[in-house]
Amino acid sequence: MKLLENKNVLIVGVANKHSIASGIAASMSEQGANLAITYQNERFKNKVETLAKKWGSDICLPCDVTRDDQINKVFSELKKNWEGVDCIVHAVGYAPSNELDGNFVDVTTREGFKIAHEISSYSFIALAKAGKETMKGRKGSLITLSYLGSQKTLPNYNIMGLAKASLEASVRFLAVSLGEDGHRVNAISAGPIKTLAASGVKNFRKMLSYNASRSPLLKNVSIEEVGNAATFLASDLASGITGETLYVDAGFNITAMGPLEEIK
Ligand code: NAD
Ligand code: 0WE
Repeated sequence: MKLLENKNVLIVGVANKHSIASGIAASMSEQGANLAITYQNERFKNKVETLAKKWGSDICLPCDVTRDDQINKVFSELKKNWEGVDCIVHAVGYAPSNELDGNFVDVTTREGFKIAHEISSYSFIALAKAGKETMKGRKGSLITLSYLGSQKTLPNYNIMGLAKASLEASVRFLAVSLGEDGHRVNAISAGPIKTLAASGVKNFRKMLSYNASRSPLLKNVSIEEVGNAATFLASDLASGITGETLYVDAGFNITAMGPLEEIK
């Protein structure tokens, strides 16, 4: 039997086929899930609709996560199609590009802080709030995407590190808040992957090779590997796991020095 047979999953964060959300959608659809996919705005509509069809989904809706009216509309549309929602995947992150290039104190602004935290952290709570009713009685799973920059510094990640720290804290508070309804809330902390969001980042290729050469598995992770971890967290196999941040990063986060560093 497939892991997600008869489960209804909402996926927020598909931009194109390279998105981590696309790796998650492919894995979940492979495991029998029914999917609904949202896109940020008209710019992404056609591409996302085509991808959704590929995953056997004909529920494709606009959702800018800064807009409560759009978030609520998504769940009212889902109620027309489904008896309820079993899983919400949040794969959304954004900070203005000027915040992600340079000395933290010099480039960080009040407005950039607000935007990064609203889109990258609050939006997960907003989805939980709006989706709570549709998950009632279904022991749901909520999954978000984080990054090691929430725990450790690295150049240029800057305000996104704070937003991801906030996101991971909200995973814990949401886990307690929704635990009384039997819902689980977890994050996947993925290693660096070349996606649309990453394409705007200076020297990203160098970061990929840095991580690969210093991780226990001596490689970068793929969206398929992150997708499979998300499928596990969404499945009943993970019924004992909530409030957790699961690293899918080839083990990079556990090292203090890379395995190939020579000690002389
Ligand atoms: P991506 O560009 O494919 O996905 C980011 C998504 O966020 C896009 O679909 C975009 O449309 C959406 N988005 C941005 N602002 C939005 C808004 N206002 N409303 C609705 N949607 C909005 O890039 P990705 O790397 O797949 O990013 C997905 C998640 O994974 C993000 O949370 C990111 O921080 C996280 N992550 C990425 C990496 C990496 O190296 N790529 C590593 C760890 C975690
Ligand atoms: O979470 C992310 C992506 C974050 C991100 C990237 C961009 C680039 C384009 C958020 N907002 C924007 N805004 C833009 O205008 N990652 C984990 C990937 C990532 O992004 C970095 C990284 C890594 C790794 C940015 C700087 C340094 C490292």
